[in-house]
Amino acid sequence: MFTNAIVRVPGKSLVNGLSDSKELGLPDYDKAIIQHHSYIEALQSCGLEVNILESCEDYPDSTFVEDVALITSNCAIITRPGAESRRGEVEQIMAVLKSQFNNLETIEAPGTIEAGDVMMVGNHYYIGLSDRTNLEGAEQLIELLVKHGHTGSTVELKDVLHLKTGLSYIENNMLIICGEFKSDPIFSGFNHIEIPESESYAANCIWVNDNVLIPAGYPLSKEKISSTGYNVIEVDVSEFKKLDGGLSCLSLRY
Ligand code: CIR
Repeated sequence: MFTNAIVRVPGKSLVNGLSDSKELGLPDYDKAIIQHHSYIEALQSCGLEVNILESCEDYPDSTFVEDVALITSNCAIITRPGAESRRGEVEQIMAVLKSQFNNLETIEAPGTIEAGDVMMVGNHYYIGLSDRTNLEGAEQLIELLVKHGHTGSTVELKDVLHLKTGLSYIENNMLIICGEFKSDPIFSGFNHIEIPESESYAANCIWVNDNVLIPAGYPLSKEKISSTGYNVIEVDVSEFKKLDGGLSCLSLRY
């Protein structure tokens, strides 16, 4: 069960965030603020206490707070984003986590990790090797996880930005899965809820205390997930999609 979450309110500089989805247009700041607020309410409705950090204009992508830290039951690890424009975000999150966690670790150069590439399954952490997360970073992370009583292993990515762009673990040995991961033998031991390519954005969901938060607007995925017995909560995050950000990227949950 999770008890807490950390989010960061988007700044006006959000429009300058990194994006490979320019065809969707620029995010609308006012709409993004409203959607972010609804996202916070959804987390609160699942019983989480949400620490809402103020916006940080210097870093357009800083609302995607998931990428800059990994919080486990035994430690917190500050990452080192592969995207250079996001490196400075770590100092901001370090300042927040320092006062809360005694076991605070950091990923060092030349390692890079963005925690959108890290998927927790119980005590084990799958780490996607992507354009943002390199082998050196993954090896450092595995060493730190083992030091704190966890385990980790790597997954090669082909098409997606981050591991969790196409994959979400929703407990009970169940994966929400799309694209390149469907046939990956690494995940053959799990039960799968397969997301059709036409709704691939919905593969990034989050499990929060027996609820599954999914992006609004993906009816096939919603039906598939609800029919397996989860309470599904839809949240509209269309403005964050324009920057390749999904539901998971908008919070740290622990
Ligand atoms: C980026 O490209 O870094 C941001 N625009 C989106 C980050 C999305 N984060 C995630 O999937 N964990």
